[in-house]
Amino acid sequence: MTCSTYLKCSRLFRLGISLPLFLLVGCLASGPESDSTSGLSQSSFDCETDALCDDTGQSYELVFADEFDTGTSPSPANWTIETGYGSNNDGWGNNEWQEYTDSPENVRVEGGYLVLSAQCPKAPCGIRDGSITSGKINSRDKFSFKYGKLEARIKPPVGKAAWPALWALGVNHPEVDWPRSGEIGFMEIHNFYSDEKTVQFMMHWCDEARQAPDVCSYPDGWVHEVQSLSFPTSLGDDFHVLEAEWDEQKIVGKIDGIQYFTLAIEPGAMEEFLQEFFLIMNVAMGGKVANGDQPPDGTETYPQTMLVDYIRVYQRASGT
Ligand SMILES: [Ca+2]
Repeated sequence: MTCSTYLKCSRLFRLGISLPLFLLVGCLASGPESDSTSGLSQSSFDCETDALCDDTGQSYELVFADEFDTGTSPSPANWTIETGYGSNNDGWGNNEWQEYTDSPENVRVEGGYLVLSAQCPKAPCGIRDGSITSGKINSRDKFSFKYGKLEARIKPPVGKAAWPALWALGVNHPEVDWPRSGEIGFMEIHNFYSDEKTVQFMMHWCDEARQAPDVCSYPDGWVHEVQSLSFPTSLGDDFHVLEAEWDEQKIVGKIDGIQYFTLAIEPGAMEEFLQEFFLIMNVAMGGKVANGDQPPDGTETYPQTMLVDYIRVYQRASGT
């Protein structure tokens, strides 16, 4: 999602190496009791019936959750609202059109949902001229995690040029920049990239063995893996449950219980994914996406609104 994910660098599609999948049913161990120290509502998992167990019989513990059921704006304990056009005023490295703001019109909690909404109340709606505003939040310095299971229930906007995303960057992003920080894109939808029926799960990193040693910083090179799943109907018609399972060997991605992404974390080549990541959610408009980057032509419609019912992160009792 970040820093010309699709721009200037030719994409290197890699074949994911299939490893044995988590078998999330059929294990026998009992789940943990309530964790009173976390302050989170915690259930006890029954591994005979509950999917929140892995193939070793370990159950997952809830370590982070935002249900977006209280208040009128994202909890500052969990989230920072990002504003502006990106550090170089270049549309976050992607020539995106929108200005992120902290206005409730763009970012709010309402009706049990996080609402991130791209708006253009008055045409013409142009590129970084203040006409298009939207919302973006991140959990940097507030919540990060390494390994576990992420789950979020989201109704994405899928109108022309809308680019909704749930993604994560390595916590070393401020020091090493992208893509050396690694990026995990749990959900991206963009009809410049594909269409409103298709969801992408993607990962970005720097593999020094594949690149010249000093050129993994944007825009000179990166390694990129994307796997997609197309639905018969628009993804914007309803909520969808996005899931990811991540350990030191692999990342698995799912939507509505359907696994469609698997990538082995190659030892020595993908160390980006052996560190903590923080979460990001946003609704961009336009941008340099694959062979896209068409300018606005007045046929886009507003608002383009993403509803997030909840986002939860679980880890096994072993902390993985
Ligand atoms: Ca909710």
